[in-house]
Amino acid sequence: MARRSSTEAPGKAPAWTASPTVADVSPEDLLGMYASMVLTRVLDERWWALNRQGKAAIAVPSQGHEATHVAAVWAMRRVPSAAYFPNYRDLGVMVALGVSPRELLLSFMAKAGETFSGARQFPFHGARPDLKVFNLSSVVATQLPHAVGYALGCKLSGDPTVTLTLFGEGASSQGDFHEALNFASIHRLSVIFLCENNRYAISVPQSKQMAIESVADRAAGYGIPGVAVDGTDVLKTYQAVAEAVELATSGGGPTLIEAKVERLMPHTSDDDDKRYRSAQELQEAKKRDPLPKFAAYLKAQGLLTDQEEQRILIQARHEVDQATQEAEAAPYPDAATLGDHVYGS
Ligand SMILES: Cc1ncc(C[n+]2csc(CCOP(=O)(O)OP(=O)(O)O)c2C)c(N)n1
Ligand SMILES: [Mg+2]
Repeated sequence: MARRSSTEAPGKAPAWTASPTVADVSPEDLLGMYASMVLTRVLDERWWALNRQGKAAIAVPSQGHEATHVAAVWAMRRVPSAAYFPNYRDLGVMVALGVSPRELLLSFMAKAGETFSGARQFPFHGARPDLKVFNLSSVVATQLPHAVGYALGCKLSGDPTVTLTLFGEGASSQGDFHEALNFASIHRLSVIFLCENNRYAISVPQSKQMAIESVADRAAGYGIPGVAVDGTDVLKTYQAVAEAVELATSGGGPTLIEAKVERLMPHTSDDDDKRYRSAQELQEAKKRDPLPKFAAYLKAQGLLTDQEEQRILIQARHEVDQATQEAEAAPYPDAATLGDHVYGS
């Protein structure tokens, strides 16, 4: 199997001759993924605390989704060029793409220098063309046709970029989802649809969204592969996305992946999930927390010690503390710049 060493620049494609497996992932990359997941969790907890202190207008927790975020970005690194149309819950995608804690803290607190929208929008809504992250918005499912349009543009111009879009299972009930999959499959576009199924669209359970068990089954209606994976398992998710990347790069068109995840927190800081899910249900969900699960795997493989686990956590907390101080000290955008990038002159 081809193997990408962690010393290679991200984005350098290995020469594959067979279908990818998790054996392609080096121990350094496994530890890198774990560190990214820990940093995402620490950032997420800080974001929530800042909201409760009145310093962040809204928090959108990603706890329970981290394995899917990190595994997906790592698998996309296998191609020289990848584009992203993520969802609002995808903090781990930003971390894995290298968006710094400082940039994210500026974003949570809508301070001057925010890098996605100049602090005009929700946290990390907007775009980062330098990272090929586009059109992040809260308007559910709009990222899917955007991703498909981008992938069509790539096909027409001979650009080998593979496009990944992430969305919730609730988004898969929107017309945008169906139009996007239909168009992408007809034109065999190099786009990967990654559904983060956390079984809730705010308070609406999956059973009130669709009459099927698995979002992946919807792929059959479009003649593309549909794969369901445990999205709390880094390695299984990595494998599913890597195979979809392989299919896309070999001209095989799109894949729909359903990553079954858990939403371990309320929908947002404006939601009270106690009104629609029981403490017992949440307790069960916490058993699938991807962080302890991946740490236990790494320890069983002899790749992580208790000491190293502690060091990674302390390092993440240190980085996030530092970034918080910097963001707290930063000014809000100058009111005189209110119309910048909004109206042409
Ligand atoms: C077009 C549109 N309809 C409704 C909403 C309100 N809304 C915001 S998030 C959300 C739930 C989406 O659920 P899902 O796609 O499962 O993603 P999750 O939040 O669970 O990650 C809804 C209905 C919206 N933002 N946009
Ligand atoms: Mg959902």
